[in-house]
Amino acid sequence: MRRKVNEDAAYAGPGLLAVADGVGDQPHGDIASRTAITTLADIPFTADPAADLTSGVAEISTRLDDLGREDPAMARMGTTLTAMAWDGYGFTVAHIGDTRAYLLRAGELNLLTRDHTMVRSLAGDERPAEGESAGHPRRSKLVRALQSGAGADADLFRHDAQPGDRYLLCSDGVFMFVEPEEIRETLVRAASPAEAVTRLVDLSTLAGGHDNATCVVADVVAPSREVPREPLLLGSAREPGLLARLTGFGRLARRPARTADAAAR
Ligand SMILES: [Mn+2]
Repeated sequence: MRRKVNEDAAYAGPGLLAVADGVGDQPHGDIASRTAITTLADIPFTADPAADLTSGVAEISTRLDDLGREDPAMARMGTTLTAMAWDGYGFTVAHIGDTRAYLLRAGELNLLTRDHTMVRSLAGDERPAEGESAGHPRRSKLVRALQSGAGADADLFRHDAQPGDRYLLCSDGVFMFVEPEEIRETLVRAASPAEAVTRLVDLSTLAGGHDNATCVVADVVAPSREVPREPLLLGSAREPGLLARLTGFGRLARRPARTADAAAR
């Protein structure tokens, strides 16, 4: 079974990767996640991605507040957000909720973000919590999200990248149904980000995933390597996934401005 409404939204461009998932226990999660992604896609990123992401998250919060004031049905709508802004050497990561960012480096899968969930806070450390995967009933109970009327309290941190890194951003519809070892193997084996995305979405569907499964996969490549431009694809259970390739590692001093029409719909 899949949700009738896709509550996930995502963006992949040369300077920004982002996945958002509407909060499930409130209506209009699809509008909330889309608001988060389109707001970030509109930001003219500068030499200070941390400041840009901070103001971007604040802007999302303001827009959600405004929508909630205009329509009482949207008064509590919310979304998770995992966004990574590229600066040529690494990422600034903004994260709130239970979408995730993973790094595959030297064959090892590293979780870069920490879920803001009940189960995760009870666990109280960085190790996987009991019942964190396999659809634990309280797993997706969020303790933090970008929510109308609730302020903006996202984690913000810098992460250094290396050529050869492969990054995965995904919604819980992926990691709830695909085991970490399967995610790792898929990222190791896939010849391209596109292949990884397609395979991960397929695996979630095969595992009986009853949630939207959305991925963004990006490779960091050395500046000398010629990288063919691949199309951007939107990914969710039935559709192909999002992908991006980061080019110009260590050379891309400033990101070019993004245009809104590249945003995921
Ligand atoms: Mn979900």
